[in-house]
Amino acid sequence: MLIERADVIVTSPGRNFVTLKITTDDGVVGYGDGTLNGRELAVAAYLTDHVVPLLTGRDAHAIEDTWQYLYRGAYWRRGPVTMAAIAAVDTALWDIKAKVAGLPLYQLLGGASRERCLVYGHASGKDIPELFDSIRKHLDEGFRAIRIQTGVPGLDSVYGVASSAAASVGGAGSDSRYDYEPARRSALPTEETWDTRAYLRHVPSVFEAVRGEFGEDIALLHDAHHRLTPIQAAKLGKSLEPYDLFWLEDVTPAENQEALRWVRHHTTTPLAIGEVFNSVWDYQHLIREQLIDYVRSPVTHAGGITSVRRIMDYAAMYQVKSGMHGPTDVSPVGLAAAVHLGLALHNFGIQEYMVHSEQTREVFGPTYEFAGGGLRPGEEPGLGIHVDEELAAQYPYERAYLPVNRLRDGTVHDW
Ligand code: GCO
Ligand code: MG
Repeated sequence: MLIERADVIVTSPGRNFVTLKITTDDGVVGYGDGTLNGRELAVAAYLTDHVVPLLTGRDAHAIEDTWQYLYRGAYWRRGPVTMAAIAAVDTALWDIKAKVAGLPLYQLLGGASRERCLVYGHASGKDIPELFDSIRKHLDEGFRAIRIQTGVPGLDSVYGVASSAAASVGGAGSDSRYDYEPARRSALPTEETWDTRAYLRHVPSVFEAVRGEFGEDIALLHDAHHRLTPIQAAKLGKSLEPYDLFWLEDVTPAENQEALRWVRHHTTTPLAIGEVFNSVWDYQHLIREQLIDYVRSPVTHAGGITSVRRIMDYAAMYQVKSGMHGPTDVSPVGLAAAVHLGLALHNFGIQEYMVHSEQTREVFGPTYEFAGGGLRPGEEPGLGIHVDEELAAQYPYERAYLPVNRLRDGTVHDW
């Protein structure tokens, strides 16, 4: 079975997505997600100009060989653009293989290790009452694990915190989301102001209030979004220990793996990192030295199912679990791939689940289902994705940027 053609679909049903569609000579179609938020067209061009010409005529079943051919053959290895492009190809080929086998993809990855993948939703609020409303809404919808982000007194806005209108909704049944939609963005990145001391003073009191109101059962998570130094991160981890977090995410900038050693030696709060990583090499020391508890790489940004499974098999040797990135900028194609893989992995931990807009779901037609606080892939052969290409064509790309953060004195800071 040979690859006859490959087409790149760029669509913006509420936000931008890059999808690769591979068609075989006997008419089987597979989809893969290559969306890289804010830099989408770089992946689209990488695929169209450099990868699509290599795919035509290749054996559609040779997934590992194609992965190695694109990874080693390019000479220029790794990096988010390259690895998102390889992910799109890899995922589309797994979709095809499972369709040909007549099985839902997770069956080819070893079969189900659990009934569904536990997910966490995002609750947020500019203050405690708004946050509590948002948490209640998520609990009503069945979430059992919730990420908590709040405004910080003295700061106008904080990335990851909903605007007031969207704060009390945002769960599985809702279409109001707070992340940076193209429609809410200007031609240039928005700029926010950051104050680490104010943040560190405030966060423990938020978790104290949440535990006081909602009790011990609910799994709570928090994302520090790379903003802290190792010693600040250690301080935050220690101060959150009484509130028994499921994880503390991205405490320090991702480039320096050594930083996590400092954090680890000071706190027993579990650590998650890696949404901006793109290969197993980014985790080499973190996993072997057991400096983290959860791997954040999603299928979309780390070279596809083939390479995320490789990362997770390595992680399994050290009791490190998966916690795949699942914001709305990972498309339903990428989320479907993550849920199939997560269902099969023995060392699955949790899956992030930000619900896509109605528009997005109409374009991609995902068949995974949320129930009982978890996601389960559909049972049809393949990934369980039905792209409506005519509808996709009605949503042209809109340039969109993630925000930029500055300290009070104007210095650019991690956001
Ligand atoms: C998360 C993330 C996202 C990212 C976004 C970047 O944990 O979900 O940090 O909010 O910032 O996906 O594109
Ligand atoms: Mg994050």
